[in-house]
Amino acid sequence: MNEKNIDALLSSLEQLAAATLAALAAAKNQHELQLAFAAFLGKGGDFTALVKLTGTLPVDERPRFGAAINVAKTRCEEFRAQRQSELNTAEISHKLASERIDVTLPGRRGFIGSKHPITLVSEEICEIFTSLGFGIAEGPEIEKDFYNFEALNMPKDHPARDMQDTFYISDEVVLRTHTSPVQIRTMLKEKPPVRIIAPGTVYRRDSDITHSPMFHQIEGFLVDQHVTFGDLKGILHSFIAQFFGKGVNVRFRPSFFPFTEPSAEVDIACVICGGKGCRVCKNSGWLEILGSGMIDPEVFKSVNYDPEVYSGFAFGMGLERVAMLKYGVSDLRLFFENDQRFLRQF
Ligand code: 2NM
Repeated sequence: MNEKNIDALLSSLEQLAAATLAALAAAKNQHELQLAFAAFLGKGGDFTALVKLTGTLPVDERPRFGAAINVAKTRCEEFRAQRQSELNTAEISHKLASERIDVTLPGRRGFIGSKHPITLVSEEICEIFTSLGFGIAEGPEIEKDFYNFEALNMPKDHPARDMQDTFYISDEVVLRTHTSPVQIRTMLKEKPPVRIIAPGTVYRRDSDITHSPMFHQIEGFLVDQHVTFGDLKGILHSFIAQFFGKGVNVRFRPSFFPFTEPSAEVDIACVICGGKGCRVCKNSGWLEILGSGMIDPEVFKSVNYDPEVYSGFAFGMGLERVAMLKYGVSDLRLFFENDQRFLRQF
């Protein structure tokens, strides 16, 4: 191979260094600087090409050329660093000059949540019954068949179970269909007198516009000696007057539950039409809000209470239904969709 003249290579190097410095000086922003640097000093850049020519020089001249390359390269790299810091400063000054921050603007408000309407009615009802001397008890939502059905006078294969079909975890374990198992657990733990209300989530195999497979209930009961149906009426009248307002008409209507005898459905005069008849009360003038009755002796037997000594009453209501009537909500599904436009109204 032809040996190159070192003077020619040194002069190419000088020209290249000058071109590199000029390109770096001409870059108007960080991006252009980056491109210029890559063109000359990057992997496929002109400097790299020139370095490869070192091998064409006579061996004793190579160190001199190598040293010259290093000097040129260092100068270019130092200049690049200087330009980078200049451009940085310029960009920051430009930002500071053009950006206006209005420190008098009000801050962004944090989001303040609110209680769900079902929580609100549950708390209100608990408060009313607490003021009447009732305690509050809770229990598991996954419940043994015994507590949910058997102890409540609903033996296996009894037709009353059809109305409370549920989700089975196994043959003996279910999602509770009501909070009555809390009453059973309370009676198994405590001797009369007892008076408890049990709020909570319950489940049934039911799903249409007026039924959700998961909903909420409050049930209550009272057991002592000499408890009568009159006591039941007194307590429920007092509750209804406090919750729906004094002077609301109430009626007790015979009904059936496996766990109470006698049983009664409790209606109030329609809160929408005042009893004249409308779409909500299906023109009857009445709204059903509670189920109730005197606890069946069979229930007392399964918790070892002597039915000859004790008597008691029990009642239950669905919170979604009560909340719909209280707040004038027309669609059950609104309670479960968690749409802020609905929830923030409470
Ligand atoms: C209702 C209606 C009637 C009820 C009965 C009992 C228990 F456990 F004491 F026997 N708890 N809840 C009951 C009675 C519930 O809800 C519509």
